[in-house]
Amino acid sequence: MEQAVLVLIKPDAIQRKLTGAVLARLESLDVKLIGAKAVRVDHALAEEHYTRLRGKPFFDDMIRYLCGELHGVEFVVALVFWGEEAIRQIRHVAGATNPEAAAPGTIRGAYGCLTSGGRMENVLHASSDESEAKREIALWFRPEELLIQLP
Ligand code: IDP
Ligand code: MG
Repeated sequence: MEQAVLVLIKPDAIQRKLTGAVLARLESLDVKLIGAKAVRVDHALAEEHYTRLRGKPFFDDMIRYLCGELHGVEFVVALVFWGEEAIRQIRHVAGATNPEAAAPGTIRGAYGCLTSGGRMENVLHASSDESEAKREIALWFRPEELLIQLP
C-alpha cells in the first residue's frame, strides 16, 4: 500500500552538516519526495509533534533538542515522502531509536550518538505508523505545499 511519511532532519544533523548525507540515503529508497522545507521550530510545534511523549522524563530535554536550542541551530528540514511501504522503508534505513543500539549500516547507527546525559541525538525523525504520519504531516505542512494531494 502506498503511504506518506514525515521525516525531520534534526538539529544535531543540521549542525554537523549531515543534511546531504541523510538525503542521499533516503533518495536511494523506492520513495518519492513530495514536500520539503526548512522550518523554525518553536516549543508549541515541538510539543504538539511529540504530544504522545508528554510526561516522559526526557520530554523537556527532547523539546529543546528539536527546537535547536542544544545545537545552536535555527531550523530543521521537514520532508514528506510517498511510496509503497514508505514508513517501513524509511524506518528501516533510519535504524533503532537509541543510536547505540542502531545497526552500523543505518543512518542512526552511522551518525547518531547517545550523550553522556542520556539524550538520544539520533539525526532524524520518521513517522511510526500511518495515523501518526497523517497527523504529523498536517501539523508541519499545508496541503498546497505537497506535490500530490494525500488521501
Ligand atoms: P522514534 O524517533 O524512533 O520513533 P520515539 O519512541 O517516538 O522514537 O521517541 C521520539 C524521540 O524521543 C526519539 O527519537 C529520541 O530523540 C527521544 N527518545 C525516545 N526515547 C528516549 C529515551 O529513553 N531517552 C532519551 N530520549 C528518548
Ligand atoms: Mg516515534
